[in-house]
Amino acid sequence: MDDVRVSRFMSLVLRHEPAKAGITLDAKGWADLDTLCAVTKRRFGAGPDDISRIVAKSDKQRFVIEGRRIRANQGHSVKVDLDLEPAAPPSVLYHGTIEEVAGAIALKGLIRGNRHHVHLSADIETAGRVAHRRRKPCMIYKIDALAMAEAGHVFYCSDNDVWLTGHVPPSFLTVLEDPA
Ligand code: HQG
Repeated sequence: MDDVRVSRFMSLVLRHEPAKAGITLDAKGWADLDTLCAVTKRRFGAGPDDISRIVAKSDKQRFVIEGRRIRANQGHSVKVDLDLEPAAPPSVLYHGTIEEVAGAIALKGLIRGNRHHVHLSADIETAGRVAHRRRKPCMIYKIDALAMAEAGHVFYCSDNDVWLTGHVPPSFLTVLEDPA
């Protein structure tokens, strides 16, 4: 069984398109674990033990299981309330992306598009990994999170340590050399 394929499918249905798997998310993003497992069993041969393993081993702790329910820790485009509390960010955060969006970012800053938030990393290595998963020329940005917080921007930290905020205006961004 290809764990990465199953994990990608779980990200898709728990963040973006639950209807694709015939599951529903409650207001806080939780899905019934047994219903999800029935679908993954049928599609990939991945039953409850496989799903538990994939959740436990997820490099970024993308999912959390509580009792008989499961949800994604962040990254949603469907409307869910993860009950995140505003948090003071580290003074610097990072964002890795592909070079082809650099022009748009220079104009508008980092925008959340159809997701709830812009996703930021606490360290440059993680930002590099996010950028390079798309196998195209990459950019790494440094974000002056301290100045943003002082200017009143609100930050949240997801349960898997991804930093979130609504918008990063261009004035808080510096382009770094791609370390990879
Ligand atoms: C781009 C990973 C054009 C931005 C990570 C990125 C994260 C712009 C994409 C999670 C733009 C989505 C999400 C602008 C931003 N014009 N494109 N003005 N501003 N973008 O939602 O970095 O492996 O912040 O550069 O760990 O993709 O999927 O997300 O390419 O948690 O589990 O719009 O994905 O986790 O930006 O990362 P986001 P992301 P997974």
